[in-house]
Amino acid sequence: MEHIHWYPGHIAKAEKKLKEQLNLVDVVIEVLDARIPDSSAYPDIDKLIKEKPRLVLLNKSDLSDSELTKNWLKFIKEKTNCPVLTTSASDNKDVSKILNKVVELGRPKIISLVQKGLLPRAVRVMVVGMPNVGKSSIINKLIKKTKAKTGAKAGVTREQQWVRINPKVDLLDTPGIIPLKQQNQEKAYKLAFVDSIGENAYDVEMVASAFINDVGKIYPNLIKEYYNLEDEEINIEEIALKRNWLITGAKADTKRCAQNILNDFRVGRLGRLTLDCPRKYFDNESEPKF
Ligand SMILES: Nc1nc2c(ncn2[C@@H]2O[C@H](COP(=O)(O)OP(=O)(O)OP(=O)(O)O)[C@@H](O)[C@H]2O)c(=O)[nH]1
Ligand SMILES: [Mg+2]
Repeated sequence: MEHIHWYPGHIAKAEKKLKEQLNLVDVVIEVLDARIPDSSAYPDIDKLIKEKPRLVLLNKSDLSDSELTKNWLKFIKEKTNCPVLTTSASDNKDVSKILNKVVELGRPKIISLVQKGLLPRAVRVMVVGMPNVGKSSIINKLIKKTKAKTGAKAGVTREQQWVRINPKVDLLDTPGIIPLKQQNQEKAYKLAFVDSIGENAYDVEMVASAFINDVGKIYPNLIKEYYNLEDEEINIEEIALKRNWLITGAKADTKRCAQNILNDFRVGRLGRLTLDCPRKYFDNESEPKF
């Protein structure tokens, strides 16, 4: 049974816009959520960006399991042949690492322009990713660092979309939003856990139950310990009763509880967790696509 709903009309429109933006750039920065590097990756990314060089960022790495993130870095590098970096909103050291990679990835394009007799120019880059993975935070960080020196270009509306980050890099200031087109419900749930899917597309209690279940597969005692549960039975109702979240008739307020559990995860109160497990893919035939 499918519990998370997609809107095909929006997808077609979003894809068209994304393709138009992609036509303008030399290099693509793909942002993944480090807590779910597989589920937050767009399965059709190769088809979409074609031969354009790509830098992959595992963002929100302050919230992800550092051990699993190391595995993911290695795995994605091997699978895609793209450079991969971990980033987090609070870490400004990311900026120079990102820019160095972008310049490196864009160099062949600039060289080919020069060989054709054209003038060298800055590498044009854009940020793409699923909703809520941190695209705007990364763009802001890249812009802020150098804004005092250069600022956005003045001119017609079109040109204002480009921000000169340094003499070698021009950034499109609007991110490309990868449309949510996950047919796989397991992945769709994970996108809901990290708040990449609007809550009107799903039932919060169902998603929180799936979350408890999925966390338990990788971190078996975590929920029980965090919510101080005595029973073997781990479910939303138990947690609500334990926390005294009640509705009339002293019944468990499962809706509020579900919301709180997801929120505890989203802000990192449950600890640094990664819910896609790369080991699973090393060990069997089915491999995630990037
Ligand atoms: N802990 C943590 N939070 C982050 C990080 N990056 C972004 N966030 C938070 O995640 C939320 C979404 O970040 P945005 O930068 O708005 O993400 P986006 O991809 O632009 O989202 P949409 O525009 O909705 O597609 C915000 O509340 C950010 O503060 C990070 O590295 N670590
Ligand atoms: Mg944004």
